[in-house]
Amino acid sequence: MRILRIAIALAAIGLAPASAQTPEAAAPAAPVAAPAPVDHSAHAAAAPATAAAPAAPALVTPTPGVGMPDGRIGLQDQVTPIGQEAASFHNHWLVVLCVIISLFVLALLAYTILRFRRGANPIPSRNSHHTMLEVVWTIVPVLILVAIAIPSIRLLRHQYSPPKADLTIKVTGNQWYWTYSYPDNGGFEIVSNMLKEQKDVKPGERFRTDADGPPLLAVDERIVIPVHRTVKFLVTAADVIHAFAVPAFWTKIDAVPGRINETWVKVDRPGVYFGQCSELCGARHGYMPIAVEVVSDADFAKWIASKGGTMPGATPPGTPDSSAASPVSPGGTPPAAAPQVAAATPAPATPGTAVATKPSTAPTQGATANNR
Ligand SMILES: [Cu+2]
Repeated sequence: MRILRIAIALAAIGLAPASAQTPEAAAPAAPVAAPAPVDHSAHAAAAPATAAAPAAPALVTPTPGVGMPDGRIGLQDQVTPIGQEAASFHNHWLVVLCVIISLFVLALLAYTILRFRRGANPIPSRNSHHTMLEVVWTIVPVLILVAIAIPSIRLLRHQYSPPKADLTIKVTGNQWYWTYSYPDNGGFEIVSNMLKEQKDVKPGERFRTDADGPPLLAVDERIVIPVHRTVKFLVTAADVIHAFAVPAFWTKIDAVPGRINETWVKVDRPGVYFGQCSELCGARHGYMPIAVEVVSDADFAKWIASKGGTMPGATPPGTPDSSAASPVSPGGTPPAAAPQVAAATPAPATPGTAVATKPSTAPTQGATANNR
């Protein structure tokens, strides 16, 4: 009897830590990324460089007219396959159709105005029906719509069937800045604020230079991604609805609190590409630009190291980071998605953004998987 009691006591001791550890084991994931938001103030000079971190690669200077507005009428040069397909559809099909239809309607109008004016046509026709004409003006617009719908649906299909992601970045919109975290690379987070002009900052503070980018678009911390790689963006928000948009990538997706939307890019040339929040989100909506720096694999690895992160191959298997590197397995298996939920939770730690995104991440992951 005593032996039985001891056995039960031992079992209870053995079980208790296990059940108590489960929430604690998940918790340390949050503090890993938590330090970053601490220096999120608009005037934070630079990244919180840890002593051991190697120096970041030199800032890439944007090319004027590339990845930014340059006064042209029309779309920015597209640097992703989806963007190129969409721009071609727009420039070589939609615009052509619009011009043909507009000229045809204009010609009909001009003909009617001249031919059937009162002076030339004193006795108006009393006709009210013309079967052939009615059939034609019903069928022709339907054919035009079909001719638009087919390439349009094909584009949507390409857009929403992304290849397997090489890298996943979580994008969080905040009033009024962006945070980007790299769950595949150790889960570090960077905070990106617009750079002010020299006249608008106090002495000693960082201000925008031409190497950073154009006014209102340059930021202190760019998202860095590798060229020719499929990068998946998981987009959400911490307070109100924002939208993550980079015109040169043909990317625009809402950042909704408590929900994770997904988009992807595969950029085919290095450079710096700018975007802006594209959902009216408050007083400083116009001052939360996005800057994406596209670099070689080697420079990307250097940049990751400079932020204290690791490349997926460099981490020992079994760590949460390496398991997060395969979230796009076909079918979106829930276990692979789970580490990203853990990485997603630090966002509410940002001051002033105590929004309850934590409980809602699990259903949204399911929704994301269903959408795929
Ligand atoms: Cu916004």
